[in-house]
Amino acid sequence: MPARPTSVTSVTSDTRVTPDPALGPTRPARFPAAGHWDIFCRVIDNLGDVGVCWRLAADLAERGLPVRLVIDDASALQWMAPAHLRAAHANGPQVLPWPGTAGLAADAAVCIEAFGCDPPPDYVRQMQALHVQQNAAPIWLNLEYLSAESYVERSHRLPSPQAGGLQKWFFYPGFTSKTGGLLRERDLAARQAGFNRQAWLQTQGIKLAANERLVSLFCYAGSALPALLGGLRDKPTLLLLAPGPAQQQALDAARQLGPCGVRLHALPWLSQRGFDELLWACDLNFVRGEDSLVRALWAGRPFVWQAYRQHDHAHHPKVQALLDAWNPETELNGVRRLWATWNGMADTPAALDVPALERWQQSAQHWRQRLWRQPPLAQQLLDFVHAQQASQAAESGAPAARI
Ligand code: TRH
Repeated sequence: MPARPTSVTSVTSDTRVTPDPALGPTRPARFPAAGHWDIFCRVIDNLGDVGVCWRLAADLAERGLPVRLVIDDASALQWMAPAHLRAAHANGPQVLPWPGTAGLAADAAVCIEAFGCDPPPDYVRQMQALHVQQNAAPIWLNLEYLSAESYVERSHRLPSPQAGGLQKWFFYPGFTSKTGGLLRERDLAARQAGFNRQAWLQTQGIKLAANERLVSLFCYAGSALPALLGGLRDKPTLLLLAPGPAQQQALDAARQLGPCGVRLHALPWLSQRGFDELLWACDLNFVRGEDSLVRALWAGRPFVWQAYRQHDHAHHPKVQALLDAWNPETELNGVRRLWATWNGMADTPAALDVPALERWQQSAQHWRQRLWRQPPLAQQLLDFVHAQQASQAAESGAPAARI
């Protein structure tokens, strides 16, 4: 598995807040009153980098901000956010290739680097020059990985002095009021309320039998697919397979198992909004990574989360922390066991034990309601930027700027 940028968990808060005299002048920063919100994204592997960055870019643009997404591999956007859907939004994000950022910082108000990807050196040099020459550089944020672990609350909003007198802040999405919250578009509730499952199934060409349970599967290659099929065979099930290597592996596993009461249907890549609808349509969702976890939460349906696997089992505490954040009660022990097995934290049985959905469904709804009370991530980013501008304006005696 390719190396991802070092997690900030290994950096103590002390190393980030202590100004180093070698870093340059320490006069209070000023921030441009208006300008673009630049989001920097480097695709390391999988779909989460582009998926999270596009959702954020589109959400900020919907809130009226001029957004530029600078990305080194935009190919997945062709199906995640197809051109015809993008064209419907006149003020949608601009997508720019990486590099190719010469001069961009001059009219930027905010620079968001996703997952510690480091903006291109020419962009950083320009921010430094703006700071030194005009004392006015964009507000620089590092949007970190989503986790329910306790370090998130400690690290959220911590400043980090950078070379040339710049400052960068860590911004953590999360599940509590002491974090930056979760991505949630303003029209999500309305879209969900207007969703018609029957019409959706028809559009997808999916025929569901009256007694069949509908399950979606988006997982990493090498998952315990024979065990999953074995676990689902107790009830008539239609299993919708998201594209990717695991799709073929599931089809192969089903062929080996023979007729078993589980029908399989291979899906094409759906747009992000289409993917949301898939999760709303299903009785049970298997999701993976970061963005689809959040979408499964908003779907309010029972789901099993598969964490991005790491060699040193660093994903195990992430799974544990998320389960604890959800529901530490023992009534959901069956669900906890299933999550643990699916994430390789327990021995895989011949057939996974899939708990009944009714209680699980109730609990998923409660969690959704609880999380819905948090301000969404894009709103929290805006509030943070406004607060920085206001405090800078108060220091300089100028009227507070509003982006
Ligand atoms: O692809 P992922 O496993 O991405 C992972 C995680 O983000 C992980 O935390 C990160 O470290 C690693 O990437 C690099 O899962 P994720 O985050 O859910 O991203 C999938 C995206 O693909 C998401 O935005 C939903 C989108 N998608 C569609 O739009 N249509 C589809 O048909 C499918 C299957 C997915």
